[in-house]
Formats: sequence, C-alpha cells, structure tokens
Amino acid sequence: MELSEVHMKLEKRYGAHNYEPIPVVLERGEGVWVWDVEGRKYLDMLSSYSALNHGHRHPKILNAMRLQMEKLTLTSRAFYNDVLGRFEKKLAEIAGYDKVLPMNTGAEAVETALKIARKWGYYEKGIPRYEGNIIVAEGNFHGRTITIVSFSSEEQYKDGFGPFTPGFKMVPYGDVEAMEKAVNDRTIGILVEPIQGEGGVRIPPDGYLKELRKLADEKGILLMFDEIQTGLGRTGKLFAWMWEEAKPDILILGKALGGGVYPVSAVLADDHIMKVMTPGDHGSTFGGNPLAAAVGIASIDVLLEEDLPERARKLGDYFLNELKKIDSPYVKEYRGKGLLIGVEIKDEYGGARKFCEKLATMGILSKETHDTVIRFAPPLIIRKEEIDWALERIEKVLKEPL
Ligand code: IF1
Repeated sequence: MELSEVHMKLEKRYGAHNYEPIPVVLERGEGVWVWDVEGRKYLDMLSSYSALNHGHRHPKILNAMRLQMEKLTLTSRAFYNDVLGRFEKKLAEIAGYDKVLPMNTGAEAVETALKIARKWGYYEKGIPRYEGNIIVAEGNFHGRTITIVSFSSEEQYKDGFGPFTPGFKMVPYGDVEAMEKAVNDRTIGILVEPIQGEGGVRIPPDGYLKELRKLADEKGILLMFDEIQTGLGRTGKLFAWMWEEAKPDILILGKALGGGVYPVSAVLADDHIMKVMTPGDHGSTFGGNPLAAAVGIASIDVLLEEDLPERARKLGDYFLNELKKIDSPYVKEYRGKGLLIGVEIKDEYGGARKFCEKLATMGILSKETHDTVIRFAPPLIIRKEEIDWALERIEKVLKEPL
C-alpha cells in the first residue's frame, strides 16, 4: 500500500467525513510548490482558496513568526500586548480606515461585521429593535456558522442546521435594481463579495460595486464587502473594491492576512461606525494575539514589498489570455480578474471534478467550485515560467478525450 493510502485511510477512519479531498497527501511546501508523501511535486494553483497569496512558508513571514514565538504568543485581550497596536495601525493605514477589529477566521470576521452593522442600525440609524434587515446576494459564500448559512442560497449548506437566524434578505447577484427594490426603512446594510469565489468565480457586471456604493449613500445604509478571498492583492488590486473606487463602509478580511501560516482575520471601519463596539460587546480569546499580529504585519509588509497586487494583475492577464487561446471542446467560458480565474466546463461533460483530478496526476493542484468550474488561484508570487509550465498541462487536459 502506498503511504498516501495509509494517511487517507487513517483520516477516513478517524476524521469526520465533512470533506471529500482530491486524493493527494501533502507533506511539504515551498513557494508555489508542494510535495506529497511519495515525493511527487505539484504546483499549488488553489493556494488554500487564496490564503496562500504569499506562497508556502514565505521566509520573511516565517521569520517574523519565529521571532515572535521566542518572545510571547498569547495574552488574551484581558491585557495589552506590544504587537497588536502596530498591526492595527499598519492595516488601518494601508486599507484607509480609522479602526480595526481583529479576529481569527473568516466566518468570525463576517459575524463580527454583522454584529457591528446591526448595532449601528439600532443605535445610530435608529431602526426599531430588532426589526433590521441586511441584504445579501444569491450564490454568496461567507462561511459556515449557523447565522451565515442562514442566508446561504446553497441548500446543502443549510440542510439539517435550522432553525436559522432571521433578518436577511436575498437578491440576485450583480443586479443593482433588485438590490434597490429590496431596500426598505428597516434596512441596515448590504453584504456582498466583490467577486463570488465559491459561487463559481462570478464577476459582477462592470459598475456593480460603484452602483452599490451610490445606493448605500442615497439610502443611508452600510455597504459591506467580504474581501476575505478577493482582498490583499488577489484580483490585481490591493482590494477588489479599488477596481471601481467603491470603498465599503465595512471591509472584511481574512485568509491571506495570515500569510499562509496562521488564521488572522479583521473587520475595518471608520470611527462613526466602529464606535458602537464598547468594552464587553464582542471579543475572542485568540483574536489579536501577539503571534497573529506579528504574522499580520509581516504578511502586509511582504505584500507591499513584493508588489503582489501588481504581479497578480500582470500575470493574471497573461494567464487568462493564454487560457483563452486553448480551444477546448469542454470549455464554456474562461473568466477571471487578476489571479482569481475560473474555467467553466459545459454542463454536458459532468462537472469539473474529473478535470481537477486529471490535473492533479499531472502535477497541478486545483479545485472545482460549483461543480462546473475549475478554479485557478495560484500564489501571487508565481513566475511567468511556472504559469507556462501549468498552461502546457492544462491545455493537454482540456483537449484530450475524457
Ligand atoms: C471551506 C468555498 C472558497 C470565503 C469568503 C468567508 C469565508 C470564505 C468570501 C469563510 C471561505 C473557504 C472555506 C473553505 C472553502 C473556501 C471556499 F469554496 F467554500 F467557498 F474559498 F471559495 N468569506 N472560503 O471564501 O472563511 O471561516 O473558512 O476562514 O473548506 O469551507 P473561513
């Protein structure tokens, strides 16, 4: 029996079956490359769903983490630590907000944003308690908590998990008119992803984000962007909202903020909103811990020093253009922004999964999303030659008989 099989069996026996991974057992990673327990090498074109924008084990990030580990790792928020403030300052300044609220995972940051928005709605906007609503988009993915799945349009994410949290309305993604119609005098705000990742790399029509910004201003409601996946360079700008100068009132970050080594998430807003959070309202044992803060600082530093957003823009353009030249009988559409790219397989070919499995045997790790879309989202440190290496193999898989 191959060693890989031993590990897969072990997980199947002792791990809950809430996943069905591509059958590859990874042991080591460096930059854009990972190796499995048999020593086979793969190009990581999923990047842990954009959490690895900096690549695997970036030396600067590991070094910052190592140095911090030698000093202090956890304090809880019962006390101050000497790293958190510097992290908050750095993040607030690059993103252009007054305040940062640090958390750990993406779902926690989304929950935090919803709490801030609701409290703002009751305390500042004067909506009668507890009648407020927040409008979300069909096809959204914001995490897995009960409140978040309460407003998912994906049946499986909800099935068996009710009763659900009320106070959300859903409209089609990319449709400003529908959004405008859904706003009423009890509306607190809007929560959307600038590009829907799980939704199948769905890019909204040009002007959508800007129109939402205008709508929120006109109605006096909060615009919230979940940039957990699109933020920190992925789409070719520091944040995806920058494509349309549609700065949200509340910005939600996660994934790559942790530099691929540690969960770090955050919610950003200006004082007139964030002031609703007062001591005791909200918190987390691990959120804002010194190790997370040190990692967060290093992640931002590397992102800026290596100009990763610009790399994502240039290499993403190149990658998408080259993909578009692949004349495949299976492909319905190639689309993307920066290094967040989706290849949609025609319905009649039974899903994207088997293409991803084939790619894995050829040394490329990717993952299907929404059944019919292959998602390519390599680390932003990827080089052109590595994209060319991948393109050769992708072309083969997209052209050869099934
Ligand atoms: C899994 C998907 C991606 C996210 C956005 C919040 C979160 C996520 C825009 C929650 C997380 C992940 C979770 C991961 C798979 C993955 C995913 F396919 F499921 F939808 F990336 F596209 N907002 N996305 O994308 O962040 O709590 O996980 O830190 O296995 O569920 P988290």
